[in-house]
Amino acid sequence: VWKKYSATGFENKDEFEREFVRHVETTLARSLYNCDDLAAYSGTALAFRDRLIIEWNKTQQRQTMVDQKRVYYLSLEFLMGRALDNAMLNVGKKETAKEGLEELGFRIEDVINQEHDAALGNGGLGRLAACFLDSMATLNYPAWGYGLRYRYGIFKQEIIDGYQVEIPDYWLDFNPWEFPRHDITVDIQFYGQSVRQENEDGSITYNWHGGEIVQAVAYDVPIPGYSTETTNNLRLWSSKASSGEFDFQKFNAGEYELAVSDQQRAETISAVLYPNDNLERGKELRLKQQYFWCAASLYDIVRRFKKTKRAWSEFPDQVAIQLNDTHPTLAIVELQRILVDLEGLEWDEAWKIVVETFGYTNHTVLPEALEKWSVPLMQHLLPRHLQIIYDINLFFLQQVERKFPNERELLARVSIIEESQPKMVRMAYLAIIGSHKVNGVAELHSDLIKSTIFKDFVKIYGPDKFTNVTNGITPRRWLHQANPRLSKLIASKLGSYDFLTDLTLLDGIERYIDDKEFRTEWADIKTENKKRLAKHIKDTTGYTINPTSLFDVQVKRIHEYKRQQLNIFGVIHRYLKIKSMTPEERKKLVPRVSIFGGKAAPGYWMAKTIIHLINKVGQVVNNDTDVGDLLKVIFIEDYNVSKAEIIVPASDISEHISTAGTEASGTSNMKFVLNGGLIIGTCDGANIEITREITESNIFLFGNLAEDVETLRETHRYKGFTLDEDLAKVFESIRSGTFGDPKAFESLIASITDHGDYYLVSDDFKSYIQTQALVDEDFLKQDEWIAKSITSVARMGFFSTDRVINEYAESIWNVEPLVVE
Ligand code: 26M
Repeated sequence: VWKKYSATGFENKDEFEREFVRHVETTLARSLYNCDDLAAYSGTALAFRDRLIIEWNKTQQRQTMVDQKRVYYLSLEFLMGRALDNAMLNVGKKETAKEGLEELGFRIEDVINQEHDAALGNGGLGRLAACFLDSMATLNYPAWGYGLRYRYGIFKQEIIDGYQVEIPDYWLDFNPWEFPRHDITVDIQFYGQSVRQENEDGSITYNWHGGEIVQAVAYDVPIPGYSTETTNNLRLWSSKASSGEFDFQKFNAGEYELAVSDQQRAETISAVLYPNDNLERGKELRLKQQYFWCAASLYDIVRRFKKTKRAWSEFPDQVAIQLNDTHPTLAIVELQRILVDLEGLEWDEAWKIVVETFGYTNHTVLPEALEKWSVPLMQHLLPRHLQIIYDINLFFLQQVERKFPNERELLARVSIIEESQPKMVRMAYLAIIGSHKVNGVAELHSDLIKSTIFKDFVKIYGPDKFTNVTNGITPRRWLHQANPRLSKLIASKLGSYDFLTDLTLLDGIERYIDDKEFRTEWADIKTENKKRLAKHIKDTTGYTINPTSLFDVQVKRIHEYKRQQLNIFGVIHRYLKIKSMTPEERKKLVPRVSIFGGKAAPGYWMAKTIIHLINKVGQVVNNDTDVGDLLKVIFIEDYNVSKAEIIVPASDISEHISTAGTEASGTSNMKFVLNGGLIIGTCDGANIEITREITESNIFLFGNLAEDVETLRETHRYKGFTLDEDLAKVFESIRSGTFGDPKAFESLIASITDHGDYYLVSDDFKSYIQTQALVDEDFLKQDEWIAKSITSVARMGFFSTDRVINEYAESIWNVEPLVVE
């Protein structure tokens, strides 16, 4: 009977329409007479969701049956963006839905645009996790993501009077993509004491007593693979007050408000995503989030393992856990605690299992981003974990001492505990010691961590513990979804869409480089995408921009190391030049639109000042009749994944101009090139590997090299430096009030002129300006430009997250795909 009635979901247009109407009428309790675009989105999402659930259930059953090794990707951030378009593509029924929706009186684009982004991430690290989920499912790896279900994702950004204003992102109103699992809960303990117990056999055990309990509730999000049977699971934990007797007692004693405030305090843990990107501030709530999520995830993983009834020694044959940065490092300590305190394993036996299980990915060399937690805070919140950390450290330092006797300074340098006031736990060191592999995210970055921040650990463990896995992007979202026309054109030449699952096939389009028609169509697609962005800019800012201008884009989190200030100073330099020209001279210029977007962390003053300057420059330049179309400066509000899907395909050139050695990889650089945009950039992060793939003639590189940065900084510090002449003129103009009250920008200028110019803006200014002049020159030779664009796309095959995931699977996780026969 069960089989006979088992859900199958829709197959054709009529069935889609039936499912759509059924959901609108019953699930949403609305009639077709008040079905607006939002209700149509909900109805469509629910129809697709049904199909996903069916595949998802089958996948989970299959993975349980075969009982092979699984990967668990622990990330505090998953920057998923919208799900409907992706579900349509991956399930392969978008055309069906489009026709059905049309008959019902809706345009599919309008329906798709109703969806609110799932913005549970800050930037690169969170988006990488989302691309990984897509590739793991597409490649049929048995893989789960584990994260937190924040009530508020990254804040929404509004620009008011040129200033960033943060608005809470309350996004869970209606989310058809998550399934609450009220039956899957874990009680998580905080505070209390670790109590030593002497057993009858003379052994010692520790018990964690007292404190408070918060309940973790699982919410599951299906992750469909593209064109496969696999639908994996992303499990996000939500916090609520544990329904223990304690609360009822309070409640019954008439302390109603107290009971409610306990409830609220518990819910605070998963309330909000911390909006910092590459900056660490040791807030207790953040540490609570980390432990809450690690403990719930590990309990879940261990529970699943225990069902297999295997010996503990087989744990690493069944489980690989990848740590996305140091945020989940407590998982290492928690697994050791479970094995030793709760399961009664010997320390060494347990530790071997732990180290074989974990892998750690580092995403930054910036010292201010390296996580440290104060020992007193850790003692207070997680007393037993702190003891275990001290023991891990003790055994580790003993091992180091045996290998390097009489190197006391080495011991102090590599100790997990920093002997500061107060003492601090260095999370990156704990992550290295507790993992069998540590990887960086681009070649230069992986080399840099070995030669700088983790140098001592290379000496201790040897170089093989450290490896590189260069980042990538999923071509499903970042080519096919964001740029369907380009994808279609490529498919027409290659004869199929196979390149979406084997991106190296793109090299097949290089043969058409001299095909006139192909080039024209290629250029037309770019123009169409630029018109679409121009419309978005008109609708949101009121500014009219000319789609034949050169679109120069820099969209990413605002940070001094990413150097949006270099870009805007360059824009001012261009403006001053235009102002000084005769009308005749102006006619020879290439019209340019400088487009910025990105959020500043709410407490990062300098980043906010940069946003302010960009907006002020825009106000002046865009209204200057001398300038007209020759220069426009646009700041796109609230940059996020769905905006990126409009912006990326519309760029002619994009900027990836971090101070060499500071951007670990960058991933938007890959997105832009894959969409036929050229890039201007420094020799940093993945720019270097992009250059190797597409060759130097197809990229605009400039600036000092990573190997020279340290020396330059030292020279600045001890001998000072002379400000670049052109940059001095830019500062002069800001100081004279051209862009409003110059006081607002004093600190930004002073960071360069008076405080050592740490990010080398002045050192790189000349070469930046010269390279931008080359960009103008080359843009005039449209034929060559298009050739560069095509060649670059053809050579981007390496940067698919499919390649990335296969590398992790082979060299770190040791897992195999699970394919259905
Ligand atoms: C830390 C403390 C408190 C709150 C938040 C944080 C935090 C959040 C995100 C710290 C770092 C975070 O991300 C760092 C990051 O996004 N790194 C980027 O990772 C990308 C993927 O590997 C790389 O492409 C980027 O170069 C790198 O900057």
